Amino acid sequence: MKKITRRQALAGSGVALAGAAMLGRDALSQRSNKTLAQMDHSKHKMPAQMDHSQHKMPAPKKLVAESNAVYRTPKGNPWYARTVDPDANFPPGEPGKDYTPVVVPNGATLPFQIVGDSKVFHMVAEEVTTEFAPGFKAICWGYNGHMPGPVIEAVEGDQIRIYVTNKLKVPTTVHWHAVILPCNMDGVSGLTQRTIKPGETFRYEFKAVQHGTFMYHSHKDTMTQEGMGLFGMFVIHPRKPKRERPDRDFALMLHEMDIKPGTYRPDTSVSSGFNTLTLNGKVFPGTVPLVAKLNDKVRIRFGNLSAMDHHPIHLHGFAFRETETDGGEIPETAWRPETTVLVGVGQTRNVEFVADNPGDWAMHCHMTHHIMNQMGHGLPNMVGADPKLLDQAIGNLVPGYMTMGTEGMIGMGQMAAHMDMPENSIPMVGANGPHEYIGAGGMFTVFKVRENLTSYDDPGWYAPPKGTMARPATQDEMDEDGIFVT
Ligand SMILES: [Cu+2]
Repeated sequence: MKKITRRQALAGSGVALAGAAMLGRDALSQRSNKTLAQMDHSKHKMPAQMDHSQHKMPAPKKLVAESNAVYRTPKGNPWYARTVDPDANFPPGEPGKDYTPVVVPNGATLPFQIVGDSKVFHMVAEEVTTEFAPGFKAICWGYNGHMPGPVIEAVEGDQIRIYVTNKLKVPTTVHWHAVILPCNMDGVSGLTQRTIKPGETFRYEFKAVQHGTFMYHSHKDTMTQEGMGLFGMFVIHPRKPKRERPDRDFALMLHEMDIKPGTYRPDTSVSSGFNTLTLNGKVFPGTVPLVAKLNDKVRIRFGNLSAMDHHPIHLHGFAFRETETDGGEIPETAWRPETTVLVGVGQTRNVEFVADNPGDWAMHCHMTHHIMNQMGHGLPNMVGADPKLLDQAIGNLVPGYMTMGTEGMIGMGQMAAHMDMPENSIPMVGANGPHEYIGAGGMFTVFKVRENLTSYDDPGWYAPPKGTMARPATQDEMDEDGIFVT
């Protein structure tokens, strides 16, 4: 390689600079007929002359508000989101007595202690190794060993204190999404507080003045931090529910990541083509079923903190009502019957119904790419192709070669059992089901309803009553019903 000396390099750049200056001067004089000497340079101070004092942020005097700031909406305001009197005092709500705890499939609820009249929680932001489904893991971020973080559960009127310890190597904050609280408890880095540095513990305190399904997430470098898994659900139960409490109250967070086969960390720089679509941090078949007894009153709370995608979640076998958003309860007169609920990014949606139809019912995102796992993304379309000639040709070079995908994607899930898979990847779809291979992955789970249950553990696969199952038609039946196949 030809080396150049420092002198040559300087000489060369000098020529280039002179040329640029001349070009600049020509251009300027053409535009304004002003020479450089005539121009007023006073506005263009050199960095050394600049006054930096105005760019210094004043040091915040108080980092954490210490009082329960009293926040009220004038009486009679129709948009009054608070559902209890902010001045009223309530004892800390107790599970079983004041509320029926939520069920968190594949997840956990954050423990608390009662100190005086307050409910005290401790969250630890840290690295968490997540197993999305057997054989498929990544190093994510989360809270208290969970990704997503555990569900925070409280009751309207509770005085809540949450300590957040940062065990990450980067600064973070926690924002309490849709929770009404004093502004400087809102957790927005820079705007309402400085960040929680690695090793530090911050203290958040507020009174729960509303009930509903809310969330929490990092509000520092959210693309990276939320993308790595720093988020969770925040449920505040009503002190006096208007309706009977549900028998089964499920909490499900929706999220998406991009984890390339063979890698062990989510790529948080992507904005499309996510290949790991999760329900409470799992992909099917890693998702545990939601289990209910026949005629249980069921509520499912969905929260979506995906980076880019809204998820239309479809439940088979029932019609539910959309009853609540993160903005509050929907009046009963406005409840909408649905079988698919669209959960937008940054939104929560509650649906309620009676589990009056026994069986193993699919519940999944209806975006077809969102019920695929990693390997189903970015493939050429081979559907309907005849691979015989190709297989013969390549088979001469690679013994045992088989073209994949000619019958769609499902075969590729099953075929994975006989093939070497790339490191840290799972088949693009599925698991063995009771009747055949189940051709779904990602944001897919099963809602199981049974008549005779002694516990809410997974009861296994549904055994259909006689005469209630689809099966091959007989020729006699077809003849009788006038079905002719040409
Ligand atoms: Cu989706």
